[in-house]
Amino acid sequence: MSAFITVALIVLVFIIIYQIAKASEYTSIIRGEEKVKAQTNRTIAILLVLVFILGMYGIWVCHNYLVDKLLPVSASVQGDAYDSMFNATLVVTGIVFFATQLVLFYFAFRYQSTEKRTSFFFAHSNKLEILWTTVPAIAMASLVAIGLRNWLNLTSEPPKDAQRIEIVGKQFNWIVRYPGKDGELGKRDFRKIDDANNILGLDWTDKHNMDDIIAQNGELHLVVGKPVQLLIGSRDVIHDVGLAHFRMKMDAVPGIVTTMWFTPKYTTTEMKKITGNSNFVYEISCDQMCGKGHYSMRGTIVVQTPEEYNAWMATQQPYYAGNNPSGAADSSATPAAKTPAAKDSTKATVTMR
Ligand SMILES: [Cu+2]
Repeated sequence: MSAFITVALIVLVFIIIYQIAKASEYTSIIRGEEKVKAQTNRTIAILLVLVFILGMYGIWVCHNYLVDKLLPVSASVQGDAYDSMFNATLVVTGIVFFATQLVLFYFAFRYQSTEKRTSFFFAHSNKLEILWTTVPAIAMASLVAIGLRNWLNLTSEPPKDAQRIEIVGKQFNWIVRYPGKDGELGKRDFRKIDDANNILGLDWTDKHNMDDIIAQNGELHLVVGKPVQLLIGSRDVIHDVGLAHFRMKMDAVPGIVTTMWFTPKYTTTEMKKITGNSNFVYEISCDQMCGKGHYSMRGTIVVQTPEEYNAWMATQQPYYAGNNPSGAADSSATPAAKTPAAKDSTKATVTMR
């Protein structure tokens, strides 16, 4: 029914426009075509000025409506640089937008067609060509240079004391792995992935894997003020680690380790105060369409003080201990002895759900 009404409305609007065009055609015949043309030109020129004023007012209204719905302050030290880059881009493009629109609508009004004026024609102007090529080129190159500097910083080697945490996307959640006491993440192999006992395909012949921790609820815990480098991977398709509060994002590509590093500035508790939202949580969103459950691929980050982090870490046990039939992890035992080889080979399938 609503489809029928919509179609009927569109048809009606066309009929009305057609009738108005017809009517104006007849009036121009009665009143003299030249006179009507001059009158129409004047009306259009005035209407264009109105469009400009209304358009600018609309932008102002939208800005006021949306300004407090934007993201809260950047929660990472590096994020400030991206915010200032964003602001610089907005200022430059904003000024250009306003100036060009003003000139466009002013010219339409000021130089409306009249009988007294003939238009000035010129085929080429070197001065103008140089001006409108070099000015945008310099502006764009400067913005790109700032962007490149920030990009290189994001993907560069982090400071020595940085935490290194692995985050792996799969349809449709995130798996987070911390190096254990040895500070090293062990090797993994996609052929060893087993949804029941080895969700990341950790290679149990690598002793660095023995103490690695996979957070049970997939939460990413970070320490405030401590740089963290994320080693990003994917188990199936391309995902993207989107950390809007930290102004960070990076693709998670199967078979490749991508990285980014940043320094969290505020704990979750501090951020609750800053935003005035007692339910505030730092979110990990998947920023790459990855399948039918993409919308639900949300992770959470908890930024803590070093004491809180250590207390939380003490509650975690190595993944190996909980997922190996021979029981709790024992660093004295050889990894190979603890690995049921037969079981591994039968279950060495990549699960792509
Ligand atoms: Cu996704």
